[in-house]
Amino acid sequence: METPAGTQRPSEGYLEAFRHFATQAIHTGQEPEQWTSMAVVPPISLSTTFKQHGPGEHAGFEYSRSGNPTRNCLEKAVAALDGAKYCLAYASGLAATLNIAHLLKAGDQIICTSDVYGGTNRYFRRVAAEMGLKVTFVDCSDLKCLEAAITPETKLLWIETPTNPTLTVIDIQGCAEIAHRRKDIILAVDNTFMSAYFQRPLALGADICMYSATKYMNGHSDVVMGLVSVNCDKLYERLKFLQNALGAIPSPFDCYLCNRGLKTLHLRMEQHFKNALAAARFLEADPRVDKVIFPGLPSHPQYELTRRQCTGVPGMITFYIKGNLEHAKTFLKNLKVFALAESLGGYESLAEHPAIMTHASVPEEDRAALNISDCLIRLSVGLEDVEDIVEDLDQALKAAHPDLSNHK
Ligand code: P1T
Repeated sequence: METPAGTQRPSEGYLEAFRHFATQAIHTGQEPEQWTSMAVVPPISLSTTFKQHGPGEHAGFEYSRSGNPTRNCLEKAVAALDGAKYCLAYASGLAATLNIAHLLKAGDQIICTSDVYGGTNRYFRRVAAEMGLKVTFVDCSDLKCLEAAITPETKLLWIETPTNPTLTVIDIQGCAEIAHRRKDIILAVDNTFMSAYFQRPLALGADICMYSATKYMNGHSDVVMGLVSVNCDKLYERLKFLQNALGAIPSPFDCYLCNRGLKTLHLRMEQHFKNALAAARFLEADPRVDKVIFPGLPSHPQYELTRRQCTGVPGMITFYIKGNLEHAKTFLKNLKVFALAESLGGYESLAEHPAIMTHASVPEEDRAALNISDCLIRLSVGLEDVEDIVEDLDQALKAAHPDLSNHK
């Protein structure tokens, strides 16, 4: 269908949107017929246990850690959105990562891309490595580097794309090709930033698509949760076993909220993209800003890859403010629409300082190598009116750089 001039979606030129996405988000797994009451909206099933007709004879549920009706609705909806056969939900994004790491055994090697969420870095380095897994960090946006890091012990390749916080985009298909030259390497993609709406890692060759659903998938900053989608039966069976055996499952109420959040994922992501594009263009043209990283701008080094691999770009912008730590702090303290807070992907705009906040657990020398400097600021652009978002950035930049603000 043709769009009227001037109203083009910013996703023009990107991979075509996934068909029937909104219908699946709204209906898959939500069938009223599954409830005796025919409830159109899935009920929150709080019972921890389910009556059996005879020992071992049950109606699909036994004990709420092993399976819960509300969680089931959510898992089915997410599987559909990821183009997957299965999905499993966890108590947090990191709990999902932990479950995936439990697919490995002592002596196995994890190759993790060098720029990942600070908590993922901390888990691999300070927990998984101490339990006998070998962990190697390499820049997986350089496929030659990745190839060179693979050893006979490599069993898991972990990428995040775009990366947190420097928004490097990694070629999922390229990584899958390298991983799958061997039958025993699992490629896991942390799809938190893109959400199921903008990127489908499984269709690009990944074995596991993982989310911190705390972010865009839930989208309302009121749930901490993880999600994992897979197609392979064997992988699912092992992960399903681990979900129950490790026990890091989300509450039925959180499942209800996240399931509800999914119903507007397509609308939210389109608006995040529009608002972030306007904010990124404003920042890129501003003399008080040294550099903007936004995969939706042609200046991004992997802009073309992003358009080939994704259907759009989320509300995440990383930029370097001119000056030093004091300028960054003044900017952050003066924001009014943006809240100075960790996390991302909610309807509200957030700003943070990765070196002091989300990535403080990354060793200082690694932060320096990744350019996570004192001047680096990460924005999660929300769904407020775009004029208010841009005005807020402008007034906070003015507070940080009164001397450079005469042109305004
Ligand atoms: O917070 P939790 O739900 O456990 O998810 C961890 C996680 C995993 N992967 C990515 C890409 C993430 O961004 C996160 C959490 N990130 C933040 C809290 C943050 O502010 O970056």
